[in-house]
Amino acid sequence: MTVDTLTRPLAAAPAVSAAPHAGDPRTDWTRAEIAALFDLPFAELMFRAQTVHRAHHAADEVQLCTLLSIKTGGCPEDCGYCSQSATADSGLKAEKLMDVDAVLASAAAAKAAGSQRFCMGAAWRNPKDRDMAKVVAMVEGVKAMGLETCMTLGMLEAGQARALADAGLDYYNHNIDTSPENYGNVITTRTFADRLETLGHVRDAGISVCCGGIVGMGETRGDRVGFVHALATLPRHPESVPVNALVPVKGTPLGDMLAGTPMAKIDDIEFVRTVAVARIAMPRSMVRLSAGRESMSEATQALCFMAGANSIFTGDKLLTAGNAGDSADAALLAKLGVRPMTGAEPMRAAAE
Ligand code: SAM
Ligand code: DTB
Ligand code: SF4
Repeated sequence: MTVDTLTRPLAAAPAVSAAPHAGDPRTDWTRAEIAALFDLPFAELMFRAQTVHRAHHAADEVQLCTLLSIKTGGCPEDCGYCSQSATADSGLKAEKLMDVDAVLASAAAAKAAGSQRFCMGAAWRNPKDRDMAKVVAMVEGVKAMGLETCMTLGMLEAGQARALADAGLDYYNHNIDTSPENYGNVITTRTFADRLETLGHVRDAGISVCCGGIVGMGETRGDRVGFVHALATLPRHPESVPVNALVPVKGTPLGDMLAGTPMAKIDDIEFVRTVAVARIAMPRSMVRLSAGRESMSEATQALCFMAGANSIFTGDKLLTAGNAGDSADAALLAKLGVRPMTGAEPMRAAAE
């Protein structure tokens, strides 16, 4: 059986690849094909995900990334899940953009703890031009330490993306978050099309794309199908695909709406299915097990790694929410016989 055969769902007709180069992953998935993958018996889905994973990635490696909130709270956007939205009543205090030196000190600590990538996040709708010099200095400084650099600052104009690329930014995180049709139920202050526009500017500037979303927001299976389908049919797959499990925060519309309901936590098996389908549909991308690991059992995380997740955020904190923590992660990775990744990601290695 070839890998190409394995990336096709059982129920779907043989597909014709629309990829521009022979060997490039498919970007012509139909929604029916993605839905058929979700519907597979669990063992069959896991087998296919494992087989695809092993054809493109080292099965015993997980990439370690560290997050830092460089500008916390007071965000003008109304994302229903987010503690940092000014419309949320989460008790989070709004802060100013951090100083460059403090960011670099935090990056140095992340490197010393074994992290490969340093991801800096700002609670902005978009960066203002007056912020750019500081943000550029942060990228240059972190890059000079030999860390990979990633930023997530909200929407970017084409010129801002070019400035970040010139500073040496490796990745830009900008999530589509959910299916196109569910987007308006989660966020009203910007559109799905706005998200795609920024992703285009990031690609055009030559920065690698980190794009994923959240499961467990009360969305339907159809929304999870639409979410993976939207990612896997982008003109080029994102190099990194973060799959977050909603961290329900008190005072946010989604945290409050789901509290005390059966939907308050995504079903573990459904979460693993989402990871597996993302792995099969985007074979070369890094699939990052992101927010929500703190409340995930070791067994569920192990299933996620077997389903093809190969990247995590380490440390005690994400941006504002708690994370599993370095000692818990070290113990889990040792138990599973997994090593921190040191080499380049497959999609970047292929492009270089
Ligand atoms: N402001 C920037 C933006 O939205 O593009 C960057 C920061 S934002 C916090 C980055 C991503 O974190 C969001 O797109 C969302 O997918 C994820 N996220 C935020 N709050 C979360 C939560 N409570 N649970 C799970 N994921 C969350
Ligand atoms: C992503 O998809 N997940 C990370 C990263 N990109 C920036 C952020 C998770 C945030 C979780 C909630 C918090 O810490 O506030
Ligand atoms: Fe602002 Fe980003 Fe939070 Fe949305 S997810 S409210 S844009 S910080």
